[in-house]
Amino acid sequence: MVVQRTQRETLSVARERALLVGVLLPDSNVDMSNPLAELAALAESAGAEVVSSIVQKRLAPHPGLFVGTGKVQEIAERAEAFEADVVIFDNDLSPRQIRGIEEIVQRKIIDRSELILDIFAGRARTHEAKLQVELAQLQYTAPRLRGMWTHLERIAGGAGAAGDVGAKAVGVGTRGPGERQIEIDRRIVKDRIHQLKIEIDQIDRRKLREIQGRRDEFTISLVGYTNSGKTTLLNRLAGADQFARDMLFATLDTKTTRWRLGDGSSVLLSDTVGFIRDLPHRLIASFRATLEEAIHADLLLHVVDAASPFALHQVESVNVVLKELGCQERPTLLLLNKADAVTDDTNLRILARRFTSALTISAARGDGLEQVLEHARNAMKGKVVEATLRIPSTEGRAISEIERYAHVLGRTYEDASVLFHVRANQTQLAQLKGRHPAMQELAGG
Ligand SMILES: Nc1nc2c(ncn2[C@@H]2O[C@H](COP(=O)(O)OP(=O)(O)OP(=O)(O)O)[C@@H](O)[C@H]2O)c(=O)[nH]1
Ligand SMILES: [Mg+2]
Repeated sequence: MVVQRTQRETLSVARERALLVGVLLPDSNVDMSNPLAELAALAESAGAEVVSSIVQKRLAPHPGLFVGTGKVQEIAERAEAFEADVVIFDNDLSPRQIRGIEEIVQRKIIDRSELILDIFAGRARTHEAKLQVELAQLQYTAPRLRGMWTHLERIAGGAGAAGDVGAKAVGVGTRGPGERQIEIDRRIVKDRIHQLKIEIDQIDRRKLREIQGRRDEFTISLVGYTNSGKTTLLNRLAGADQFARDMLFATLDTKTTRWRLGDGSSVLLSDTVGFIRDLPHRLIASFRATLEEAIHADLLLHVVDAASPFALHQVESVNVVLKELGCQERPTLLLLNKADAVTDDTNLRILARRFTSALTISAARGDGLEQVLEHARNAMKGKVVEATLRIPSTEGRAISEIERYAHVLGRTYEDASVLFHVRANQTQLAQLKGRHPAMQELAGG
């Protein structure tokens, strides 16, 4: 049989007809009543049209084909009947599995991570986000190139142009005419990965300097599952006008806004990219710069879509990512959002019982936001800072107050004064300085 198309010329699925396939393994973390709901939302976010879906339960993946041989046959028939252009798997497949399935199904096969990367590629706006997505795509794709290219080369009869490895093509669209071309293309990919890492590293450092530069500011980050309402909440709280939409990964870039707390004080509030279960590790790594805000925040507001039947799973997935970023110990306030849309409040009650300090809110209607504000104010008052203070030795009262209100980390004696290196509550420290004008704070404490 002569194959007409090179299935994996491009991984983009925009405007394609998609057949979804989900393999439920014993440890699958999905809602059994509608296991492909999230994949369908992802496919639609990427611009594809879902035409049909197939679910199979297995105890373990088939090594060569991921699903059983009979099932692959069924996928082929279904794809034919529904004129699907692409088959999207809810699982991550090895290059060998992709190749094996593609050979039988004769259509482009895409796995879950590739689909997420495709959405990110289409959504990235800033230079930084584009670099990060390109890196993640190259890293995910590069190890698969050889097999893919020999395969593509074979079915394309060895014809085809040499590689243009850019942000969009990411090598996958390349049909190498031979072994030599494959080697050349792999080298191009390797060089590009190297270059991207350097550029991203520079951005990362700049960002870190920026964040350290505002160490005195209290910062709050919104984190949470994609589509949980983070941006809507940011807009509500800070009167901003950011893009919020009923789609997965509406936000890809961090936005930081000033949020005035109404008592004269203000904090910096950051929006972040949404999380999702099984977020490709490469993506987390390359989005580190974007997530840096969250990593260094004084307080995290973890927004949950309480109207979703998967809310509990989603909270867990977010916690997994937070842990991966090293922020599991950050002070976090859980916000059970979309309370207005909750139809069956059993779920909400379960969540509220499980997370006793969570607040129930509706970002859309503005319910419960006064409590969020209150929490932010209290958290800010409790911010602990380190400082170095110089006090004349004659100021016995100031010295004893420091010892009472602050945690003294070190003392150095100068001619006529003492240097205290302390850790203290920011507000109390400010009050101390107000009471004792002779107390001088040294920069860079
Ligand atoms: N009913 C209801 N809908 C809400 C509420 N908050 C947000 N939404 C809707 O949920 C959808 C997603 O909101 P976003 O604010 O874009 O969510 P996000 O968490 O920023 O999503 P990503 O940026 O894609 O990760 C939008 O259609 C919002 O209008 C709420 O309190 N109630
Ligand atoms: Mg958003």
